[in-house]
Amino acid sequence: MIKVFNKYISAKKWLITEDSWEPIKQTLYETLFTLGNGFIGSRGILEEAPYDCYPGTYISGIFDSTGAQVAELVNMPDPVNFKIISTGEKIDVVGMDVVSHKRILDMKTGTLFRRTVFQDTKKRKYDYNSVRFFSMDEEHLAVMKILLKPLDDEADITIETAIDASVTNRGVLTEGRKNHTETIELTKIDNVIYRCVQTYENKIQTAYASYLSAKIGRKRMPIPERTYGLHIKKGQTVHFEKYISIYTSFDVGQAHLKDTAAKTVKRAKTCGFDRLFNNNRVAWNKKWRIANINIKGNPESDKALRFNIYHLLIAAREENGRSSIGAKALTSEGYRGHIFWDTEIFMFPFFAYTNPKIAENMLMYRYHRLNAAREIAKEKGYKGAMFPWESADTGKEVTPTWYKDLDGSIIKIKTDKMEHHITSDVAYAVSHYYNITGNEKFMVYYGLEMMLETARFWASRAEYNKRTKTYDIKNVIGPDEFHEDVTNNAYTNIMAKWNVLRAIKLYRKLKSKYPEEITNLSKNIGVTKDEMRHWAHIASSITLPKVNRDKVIEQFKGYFMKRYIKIKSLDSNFMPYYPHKLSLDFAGKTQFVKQADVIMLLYLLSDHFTLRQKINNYKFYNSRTLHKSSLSPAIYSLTALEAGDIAGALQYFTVVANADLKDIHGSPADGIHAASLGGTWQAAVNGFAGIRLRRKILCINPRLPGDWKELEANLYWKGRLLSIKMSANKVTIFIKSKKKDMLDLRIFGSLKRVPVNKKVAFYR
Ligand code: IFM
Repeated sequence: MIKVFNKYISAKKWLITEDSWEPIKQTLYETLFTLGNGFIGSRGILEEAPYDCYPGTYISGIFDSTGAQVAELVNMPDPVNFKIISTGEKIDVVGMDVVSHKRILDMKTGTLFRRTVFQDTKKRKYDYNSVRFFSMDEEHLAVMKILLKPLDDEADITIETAIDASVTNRGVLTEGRKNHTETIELTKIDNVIYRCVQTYENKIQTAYASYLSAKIGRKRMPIPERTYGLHIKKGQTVHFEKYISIYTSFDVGQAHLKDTAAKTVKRAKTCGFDRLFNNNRVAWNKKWRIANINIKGNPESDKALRFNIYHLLIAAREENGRSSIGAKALTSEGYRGHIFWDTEIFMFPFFAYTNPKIAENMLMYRYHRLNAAREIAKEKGYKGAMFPWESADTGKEVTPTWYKDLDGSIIKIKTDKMEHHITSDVAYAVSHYYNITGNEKFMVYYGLEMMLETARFWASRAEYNKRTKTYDIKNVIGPDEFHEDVTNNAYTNIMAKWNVLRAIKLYRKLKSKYPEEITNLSKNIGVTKDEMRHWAHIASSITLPKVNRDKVIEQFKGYFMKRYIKIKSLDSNFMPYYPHKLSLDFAGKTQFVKQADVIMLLYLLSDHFTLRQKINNYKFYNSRTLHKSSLSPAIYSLTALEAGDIAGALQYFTVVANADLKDIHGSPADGIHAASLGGTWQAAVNGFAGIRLRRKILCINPRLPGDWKELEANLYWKGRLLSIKMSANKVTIFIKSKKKDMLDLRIFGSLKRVPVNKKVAFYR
């Protein structure tokens, strides 16, 4: 523990710790210890900002393309840096000796604690303690406390702390570092330092106000300067407190930015650390009350899962679709902060089940960009709406067209031109949301329009093949990105078919209940019954993949003819070794699969496939998949479980749950693997806890692995909150509901009518 902050720190199961200073792990911990609240994400740098640290502050939805190929998430000025110089030596893990070092991320309150004992060149020690959080209660507020005690001598210190606007986006090889903001105002209001920056391209303004004070003995004084000198006696502690508020011109009108930011910070300072910390704790408690999952019997899995949930919680906010969650959330700049299918297929289910408002926001993000998607389809000669493979603020395609590899070779990126399954992935999330929440209002005003426009896209995307009299989808990349420019990728074709048929079905259902609204919608987007009939014909004639004697689905036309190479060995995480010198070109000639593709399909459209198909396809593709994407192991865990390979499911779960904690995929500087956060949740809840939607009924059929004795989770289902506790042979449910009714659930395979507001137990 960290003694001076013990009273703030939660029980062990909530803590992720760094127990020593290992420079090599600096970027990893910066990513793991990111703090945030959905509005903002701030990397867990050490406050002294060592020369090779990577400060990263990201505000949801702020992108800029100045100096870059495409728009990227802006690395905003850093508010947490805090440098202390003692008699000419910077108190810093690089400049001084580190006698001891510990940091604790307390996931329960989203707070980062630290204690480091430093020693300078004259062997004088300093006891340094810090704590900071970005409030979950007030998303525009951050609070820091720093305590410094010279242990061996008195000290003349100078502190330097500012809103550091010199930070840059790290930039890719060919673009170098980029600054996306300019300071348009830097001023002092009473004792508050105010800085306002503006992005170059879209002129989005962000205002920072910060108030710093120091207390030595009983006296607390404001420090309204960028640099300031203090004298501390030996054994005396100086207590610094820094309050920071951050607002963007999306949140308040430009004219009010300064006032609002300054007012917030002044109010915060009056409240003081303890009250603000408590407010933050209460807001976090509210989140965890629903989102937390307890796994009894296996503390490692329990904590790893909680860590993944923590990062999902700091990635998203309740707003109206201005932004969504990127592949690295708000933790760094990998993939330039862009939004991929990772969001709808991997992260979305967690929110749909635990915070439907956020899930709706994620879908509204797409809805607000439906016109951009229509434009993309039109430019490519298709109809309807085609979502971009990579999306940022505008909804236009922002996949970079090329990049230069470290060996100097130019790699052309084809995903935007070919990875079209993103469009049905978005539709899948819309339908999934409706199934879980039953929110018809959303469907009538937004969801159905997305379903119809995506269906229309697929109907225009499929090409009639005179020979087979079926419709092919050519020139695609499926989820397995090793094979480019393929024809009739099973995942793409079957998801497209599903997209079209589901849209028509939803149209019919909603039309009968909301005739006026749906007639208006059809008129607005010009969809007619004839057109839908034509789509239905295409969808039912889409070319289906070849299936071999063993019911193995061919991933795409010609896949079975590719060269089979045996995976010879696995690493310590049970992941296949990446064959030496495997180039993308070569991989494309083999049956190696980068990430779940057919297996992804079997998972998403699970009701459409038989158990035999799942078992055989799992066996076949499991021995060919290299999992060169963090999106893969979770889906293999889920399918392994369905196929009856519980040990395999657990192995895959362990990989996905520790993807970041154990830095399994490398490149920690790029940020958290956000898809894998959601994948971990799905593998636990939809996998081991057996909570799955099957033929529209919520089923609970746990298959807890190894030493998992009990699992507790909460989720929303059709507007009611279900608290579920399960062990191998018993499921206890409490359904909280305002309405007095019963819910149909399938538990241990049998349909049950479960009463609300009453704890009920079921036995296998
Ligand atoms: O969306 C993924 C893709 O499936 C594999 N490459 C990385 C992307 C972003 O995570």
